[in-house]
Amino acid sequence: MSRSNQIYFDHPGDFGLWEQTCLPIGNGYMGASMFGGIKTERVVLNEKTFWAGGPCENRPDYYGGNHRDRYKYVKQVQELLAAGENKKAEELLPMLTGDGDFGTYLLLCDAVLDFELPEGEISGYRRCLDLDKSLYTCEFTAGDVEFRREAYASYPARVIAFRFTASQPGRLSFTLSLDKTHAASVTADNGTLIYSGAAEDNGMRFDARFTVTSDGEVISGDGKLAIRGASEAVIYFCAATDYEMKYPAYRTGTDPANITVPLIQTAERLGWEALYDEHFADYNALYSRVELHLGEEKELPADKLLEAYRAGDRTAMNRLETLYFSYGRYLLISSSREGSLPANLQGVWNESNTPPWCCDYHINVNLQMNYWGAYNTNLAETVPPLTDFLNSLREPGRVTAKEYYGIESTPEHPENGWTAHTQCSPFGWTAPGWEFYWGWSTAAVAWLMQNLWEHYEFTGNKEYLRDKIYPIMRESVQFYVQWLIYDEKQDRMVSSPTYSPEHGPATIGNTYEQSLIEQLFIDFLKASAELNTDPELSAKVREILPKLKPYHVGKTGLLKEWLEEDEPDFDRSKVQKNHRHISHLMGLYPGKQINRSRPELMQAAVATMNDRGDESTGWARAYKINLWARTGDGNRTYKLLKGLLESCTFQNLWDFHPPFQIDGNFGASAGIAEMLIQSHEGAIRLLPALPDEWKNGSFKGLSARGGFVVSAAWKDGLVSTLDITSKLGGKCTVLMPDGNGGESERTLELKKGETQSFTFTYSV
Ligand code: FUC
Repeated sequence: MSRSNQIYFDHPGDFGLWEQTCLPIGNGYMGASMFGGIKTERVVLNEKTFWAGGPCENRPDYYGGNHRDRYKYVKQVQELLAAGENKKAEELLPMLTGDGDFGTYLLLCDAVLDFELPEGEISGYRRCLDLDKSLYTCEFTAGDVEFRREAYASYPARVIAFRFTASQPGRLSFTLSLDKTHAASVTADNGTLIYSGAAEDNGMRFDARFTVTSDGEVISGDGKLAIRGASEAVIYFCAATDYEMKYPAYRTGTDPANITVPLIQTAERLGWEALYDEHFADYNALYSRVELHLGEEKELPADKLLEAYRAGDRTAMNRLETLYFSYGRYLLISSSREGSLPANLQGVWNESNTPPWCCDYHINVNLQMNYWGAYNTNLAETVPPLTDFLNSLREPGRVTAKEYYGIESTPEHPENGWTAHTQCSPFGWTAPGWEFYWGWSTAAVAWLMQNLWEHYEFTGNKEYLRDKIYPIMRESVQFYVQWLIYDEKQDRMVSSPTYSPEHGPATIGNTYEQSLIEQLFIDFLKASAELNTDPELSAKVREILPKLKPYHVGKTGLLKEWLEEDEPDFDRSKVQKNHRHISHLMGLYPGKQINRSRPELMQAAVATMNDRGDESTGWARAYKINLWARTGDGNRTYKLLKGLLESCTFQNLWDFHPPFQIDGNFGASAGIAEMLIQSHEGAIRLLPALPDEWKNGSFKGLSARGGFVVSAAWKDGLVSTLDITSKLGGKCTVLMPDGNGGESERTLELKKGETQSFTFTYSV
């Protein structure tokens, strides 16, 4: 079963094509991306909290992006829509916006390494990101000396370490300097380079240090470290800021050197090997739980692998598909760990001070998608950053609830409702965007609550539900129960105005919002019942729930995105045939209400997906993998995966929109797992969307709701072996293809910690 998962190249990357050619390492807090330059190497360095924007001396009136008293306009829009005065309502939409001074994720700096190399040819070049080892390496021979450069990012030690070696004593010489720095002092003294200062925009203090140990001479000075005549050098790197995820100041008020100095000292004391062992043990405990095998594989450098994939070479295709799957898991472990901010639009990696979409927390699909694979690919430990971040948005989110929705938290009614919109920042930015037609997204928080609730569905961790998840969910429900109004014409409880992400007109009770609120209410009732709490709120939710009526099939047989869409005066001017968001299918995935027990909705959903088409941006293709997987059509699902790999994947296997956006990586990994195991309909369904191309294969360690961990192998599309472990103890129903076009069903009962194993034979 064993094989190595490596993304490698036989040539260096291109400093000008970071998003396409770099190889990334990270530990949630920090990221480094390398090009593998031979004479000069450039390492792009990031610290995830290093952001412009937010409250500071320069911005004394910072108010989370909110404008005051906008709920008055929202009310007017609501009334105009109810009166059928849609044009007039539209004129007021520019008032349903927030401020534009949002801030952005920043680059920390580039580290530049200039090497002295022996005369002679360069040969044997290889740079590689080893996903199994969570280790980056770059090797080549220059003249008569073999050089090796390695790097890893340790979560337990919270440092990044680089090692440089030469095969002959004294032949390693290089200097380390910094480029693209912010206003800061860069000093080098006694083997340590210190880069410390403050972001110009908001005065956020940062401290970054590089400490070198070497058997050669180390010369410190002039803002540089020079290593001369060595055979080995190790650089320990650590960076931190004075950011604190705490409303309203978002600053610790302490010197970030208090964090970096002891961490570097500890790392240096441990040394490269022991530090790596500690890092590997931590990483491997998460990563090695899961494996995927799809048959014979061909090993190729990543750029050539992509070419062979596009050319239809089956063994290369198996290789890329399994590698891409593992890469999604690697990237999530590397960019989201407890204590860090969640994975942003680029995980943690960013080469620019003006990154696309500010490299922020987009919550009209992207942040949700980042965590879709966290549960089914057995990485629930990567979720606390998301939970903690959402919790931190509650206080500022109450201000937005008050200013835009008139829902106020007071001493008499504390925790009375929070909300957030399309773009969020680490500084509690919860206001709508500065343009309505992307910035308004009242149901985005309801959507995020699915990411949280599923933690309990998969892990059964009641304490985490009670202490962390439930308070956030409850206050979100509290918001929506006050926000929904009765619409006489539609005879429903509706959100209004509603807006399907970046698509179509503002209307009453669109499918996106109604379906997300419905799923939240369903999940909330389960959560409050599990915790035996909140009878009043639950009663209110129970009363509203049947009146939401989210789904309607239109004249053409498609699921309606807007209830009014078949009416003659419906404004189609903002409707785009192949729009990337398919926001009315939230109920199919990641929601659960469009499922096999409702064939008429399932059929309409399939017709809707056919109508939208398969081609789109990276993340939208990843979304469609998951959607199609839920329909059970494996071949169609595979077509989407293939399209994503062929058309939206850079040679370093990062997904692109374009530009690079990591959600597609995460979404596709989740989708691949969703093709092999599903558990949203009560039972554990094996191979629910298996394509013809994956006739034989096996997986290890995928998770199912109810705390089950499943490993299986299949031959000719039929499960041949199955191992199922229960983490919680309990019953489950397992469904799998029976070889006659149907499914076989067995009910198992497992004790806590028990594994049951099965072998199956078929007479077909
Ligand atoms: C969503 C998408 C865009 C882009 C942005 C970061 O709003 O509609 O395509 O992915 O997020």
